[in-house]
Amino acid sequence: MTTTKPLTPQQIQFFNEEGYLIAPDVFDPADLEPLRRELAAAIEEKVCALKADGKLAHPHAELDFNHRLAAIYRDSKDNGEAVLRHLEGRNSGGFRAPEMFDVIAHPKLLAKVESLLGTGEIVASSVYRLRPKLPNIGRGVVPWHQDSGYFAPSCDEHLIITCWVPLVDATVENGCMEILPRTHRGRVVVHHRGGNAGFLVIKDEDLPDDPGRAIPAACPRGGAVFMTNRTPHCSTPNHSDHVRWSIDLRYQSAAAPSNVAAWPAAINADGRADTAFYEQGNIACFPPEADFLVHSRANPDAVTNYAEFVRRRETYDRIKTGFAPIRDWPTLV
Ligand SMILES: O=C(O)CCC(=O)C(=O)O
Repeated sequence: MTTTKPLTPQQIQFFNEEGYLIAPDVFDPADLEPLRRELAAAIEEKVCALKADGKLAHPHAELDFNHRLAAIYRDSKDNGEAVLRHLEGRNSGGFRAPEMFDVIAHPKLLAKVESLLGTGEIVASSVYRLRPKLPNIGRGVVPWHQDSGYFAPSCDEHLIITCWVPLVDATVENGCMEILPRTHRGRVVVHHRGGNAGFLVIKDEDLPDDPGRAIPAACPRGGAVFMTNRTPHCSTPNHSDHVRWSIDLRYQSAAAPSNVAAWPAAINADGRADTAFYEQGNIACFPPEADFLVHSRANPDAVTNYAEFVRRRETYDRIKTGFAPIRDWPTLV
């Protein structure tokens, strides 16, 4: 039975020293069931559309959530990619559904985040992703990086906690993450553009430690892996027969830079907002997507509800240009 209790002092100390923590019992598996069901329904929706268009002959309806998308992809890469695009959402991995929001704002998770951030005023960082890692498909393999490689340098010294939440047991076989422990107090090292599947990558020689010292971050369903934004991590191929479903969520103190207060007065036909917006918006760690207040002890009424979350995310989706480059990393040669 899991609870809304904070992490123990030992867990907090481990996180601070190692730069990560694997907590096996954040959620009851039943807490994640609504999201798994919603994802299964979204797959079904796209499968029906592909079938109606005459593109898909075998819907694999007999298979469970863990296996179905893998079989669809095996039959046809085009159909598999179409389902992935349907799930991952436009512009980003930001799959939007009340069931997703309920996990992001789950009191059991936020209690743990609060104990790591040391504050009850918590902003859910704009960057959250759904990652269906398919068996033996290269695109889910994420090269070495620090999450700060994706964020504005002005946020390097702030703590942004990644909570990596598997929706199936994450194992070495199905491609869990690898983490380089005790390296999170150093600077943000050089990243290169053009890593696998367009991800940023830290070359082995630029890592703050020997990659041979990485630990596999296996984590059961119901658990979560917590990391700092400067903890180097990567993820490995899925050699199993099923999809390694996971979501990664990020949280920061409301005192850290965010775009919670930044709102465009108007958006023109080119998808640009007013200049004042970009000036405000660029204080966020990841300006192109909307941050939102997810927990407040001081002012609980100010916490973002689902309707407001959707409104914020959709408004930011409509803004296509005008953000300053986040970081000027070199390209791999
Ligand atoms: O889910 C994965 O395989 C990688 C996740 C990751 O790199 C991240 O959350 O920053």
